[in-house]
Amino acid sequence: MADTSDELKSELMRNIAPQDAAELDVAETREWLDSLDYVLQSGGPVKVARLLRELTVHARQNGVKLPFTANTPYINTIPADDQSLMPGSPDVERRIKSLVRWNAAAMVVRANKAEEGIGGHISTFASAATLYEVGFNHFFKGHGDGAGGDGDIIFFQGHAAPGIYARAYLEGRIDESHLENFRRETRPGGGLSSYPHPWLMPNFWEYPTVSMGLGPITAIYQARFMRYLEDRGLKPKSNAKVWAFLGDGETDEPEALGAITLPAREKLDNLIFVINCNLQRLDGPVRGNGQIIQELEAAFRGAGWNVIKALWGREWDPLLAKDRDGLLVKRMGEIVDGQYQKYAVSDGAYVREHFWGVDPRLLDMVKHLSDDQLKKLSLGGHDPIKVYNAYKAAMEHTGAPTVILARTIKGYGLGEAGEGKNITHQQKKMNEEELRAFRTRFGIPIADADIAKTPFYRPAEDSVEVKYIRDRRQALGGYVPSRKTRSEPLASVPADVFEEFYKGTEGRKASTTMVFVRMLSKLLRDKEIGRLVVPIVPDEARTFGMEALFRAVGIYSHAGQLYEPVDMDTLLYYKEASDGQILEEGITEAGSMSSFIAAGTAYAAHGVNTIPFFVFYSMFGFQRIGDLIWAAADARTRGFLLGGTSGRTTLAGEGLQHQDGNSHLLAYPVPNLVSYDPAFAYEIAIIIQDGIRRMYIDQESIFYYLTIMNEQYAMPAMPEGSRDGILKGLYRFRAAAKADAPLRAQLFGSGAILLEVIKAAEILESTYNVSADVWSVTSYSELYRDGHACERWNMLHPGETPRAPYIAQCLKDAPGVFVAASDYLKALPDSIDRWLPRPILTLGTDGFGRSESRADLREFFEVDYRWVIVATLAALARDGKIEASVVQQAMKTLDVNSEKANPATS
Ligand SMILES: Cc1ncc(C[n+]2csc(CCOP(=O)(O)OP(=O)(O)O)c2C)c(N)n1
Ligand SMILES: [Mg+2]
Repeated sequence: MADTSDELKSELMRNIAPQDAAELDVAETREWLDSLDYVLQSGGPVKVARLLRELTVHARQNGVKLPFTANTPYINTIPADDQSLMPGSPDVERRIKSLVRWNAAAMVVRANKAEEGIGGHISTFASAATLYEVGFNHFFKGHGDGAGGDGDIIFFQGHAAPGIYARAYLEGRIDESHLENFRRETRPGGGLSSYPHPWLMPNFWEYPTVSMGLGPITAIYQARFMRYLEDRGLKPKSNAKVWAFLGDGETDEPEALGAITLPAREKLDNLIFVINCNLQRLDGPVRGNGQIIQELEAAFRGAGWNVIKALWGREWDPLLAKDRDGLLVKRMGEIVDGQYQKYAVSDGAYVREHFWGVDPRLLDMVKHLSDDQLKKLSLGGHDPIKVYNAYKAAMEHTGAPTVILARTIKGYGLGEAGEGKNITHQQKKMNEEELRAFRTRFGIPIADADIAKTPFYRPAEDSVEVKYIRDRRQALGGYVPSRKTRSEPLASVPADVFEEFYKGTEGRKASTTMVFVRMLSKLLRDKEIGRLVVPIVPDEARTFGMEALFRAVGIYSHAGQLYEPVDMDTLLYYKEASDGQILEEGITEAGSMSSFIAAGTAYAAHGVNTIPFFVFYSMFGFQRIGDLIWAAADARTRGFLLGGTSGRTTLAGEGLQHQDGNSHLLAYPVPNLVSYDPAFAYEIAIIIQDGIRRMYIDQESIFYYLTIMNEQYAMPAMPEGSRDGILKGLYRFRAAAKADAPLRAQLFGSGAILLEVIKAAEILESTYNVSADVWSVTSYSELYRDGHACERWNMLHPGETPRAPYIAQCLKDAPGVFVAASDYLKALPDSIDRWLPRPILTLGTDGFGRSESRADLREFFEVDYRWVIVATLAALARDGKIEASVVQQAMKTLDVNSEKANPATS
């Protein structure tokens, strides 16, 4: 993209006759520019801006078509004249930065010497060192000692982790043995994690970022959540910022840019993005044939952000000052990124010939510079003064978020080992010569003889550098990153909220969704924890019958409500308020999940025990935003995920894309997620009550997933003694009428399918003389985990009394056949089969969903009571307990077609 003035000129040229074009010569342009200079000197920039605006309007009124451009020229946003001086000692800071660079590179090189393939990245941090160091020395606010946690929240670019560790080493927070154990995460005491992972380093990293795109979107919602806490009076107002460091290649991820209109709309001036524009990603240039910086500038300016470009280092300032005719600015703006990369790896002579050589006037501008000096003209992102001023401007900007587009070179300083080369992202090794060159370039006091060992280097405790680092961090509120639980545990879980649900609905029909919403409303009203509850919903509140909450607690909007809602005269009007409690995120599951992460980690980041309840259309949860759920797990997020309208056959209508028979299986891999498929009100009450206890009193790093449904039925009272079983994943809901009957069955059901199973049990008893126990399986995954934990223990403890999994304890003496029916994949019941005394026959909903009525869907997927009966009889026949003819007859009676197509594959 060319710069604005250039585009404007060429467009103007196109709009006028050729003979006029010839007349619009250099002298005329000069005259215009001189006049503008005069106005600038006499009236200042504001007057110039007004004049230009009026000129534009005038031109448009006279039919001149002005092209739209969201770009500014390819130069620094902050002119050299407007720069502030940098406080502190540039010299000491440069030495510190060099040491960080060295140790960061050394830890990666050593990790790859010790063992092939341990990996690590040198070049990302090499390009970003100045961006981080200026932050560490002057801006990043630590959380301090206070319990409140009012420091900045910083999302570090995942691949820059070695640099962050190297700094922590200089700070004295970690020692050589830690650096030695970079990426050796299983070592005793725990090595340094490959990337930012709070799960692995819970006292250090705050937020995971390495799955690209998740850092930016979670940072955006974090900044908004900080405002939410302040607006609702849960946290004092502060000047804390959210910093998100990301790569330019990373911006191709839809999550990275997908939410950038929100912070502008919400005027989140507490948010600062720093995009390290080294113009390269993993394989090669981000935009070889274009300019990623200009592309990002247009996107962010269009979205309403304050954009600060820091493209050129200080050596360019005098050259730009001489650029009276805009030749240099024009040249800067016409080079594509692939070519800029070529300049970065070439010598000064090449740059002189190819960049400057296109015009003798340009060549003239640099005739006083040697090839070596030309080569060393630095870039904005490597110049502390430019970076400092960009950050300062970002800190001072009000009313909008800021993005800093800092130009750097990938692998800066690596020289032959990879600087600017396409292979640089994966460079993990440096030979002795390359190390020596790197050492010399950054003045690291390591002797030639020692270079081969790639020693770490930390100056003495009383050295100028270490003292400087310590002083700076102390002045800024302590070390970053640093994570800890900053909230006190909750004192208790309100018991009365849950009381009514144990009794059931006494015949009245309700869905589990209605039950949950009622429970949520009661929690919101609770005087102890009500204000901590954060309902989050992505434009589905009405789907779940939550609209009554709009009026009751309000929808959060920093601006309040600037309009008269159309339904103002109704009881349940759409109420927005600056102290509203609901986060109604609009149609963004990714954004809502990011809010969930912010709210569910506030106990650490902000010292506030917010309890998020994120209710979503279950098919658009795990299936769509599974990686954000994984990140939530890593971040030790607490709270409840609620998959609404769940179940493959429970959601009538909608069909293939909406019916969720998958999510419970997709929840299996998340190690600290506790998942339930409850059927009844009391099950939900027990689970949520215990969940709040485990997460907010016992401070366990777990979170919950519950599916809730919209099929309505009478909620029974809680059977005596079922509490433990509900939580462990299985309890007997109904005992067989005749325990000593010759034909026996154990039937498993969960969620809404439990009702089909209960009905089947009744018919089996009344019509087929089969006495059946009915078990509510609230969580296959909990049973599965417990089963494997016992199995593993037994394997490792031969000769000792084996441990029996909970499910085996419950069913070891259970007579008869085992049949399970689930609204999810058959893999769920199959996953616990081995701990039963006899194999289980499984009914489940493998396959693509269909839009149909509930009854037809259950017939189609073979999970209704008729199929449960047939399956039970078939299992009894298989075991020789009844004749095959009984099953055949039942199939006839129940209209079960043996030649029906298999729904799993149709
Ligand atoms: C979602 C996701 N996809 C792919 C990767 C693998 N990956 C790691 S770094 C990288 C390139 C990063 O380029 P950029 O964002 O420009 O960062 P730089 O290292 O250049 O600063 C890729 C593709 C990842 N970490 N996450
Ligand atoms: Mg990059």
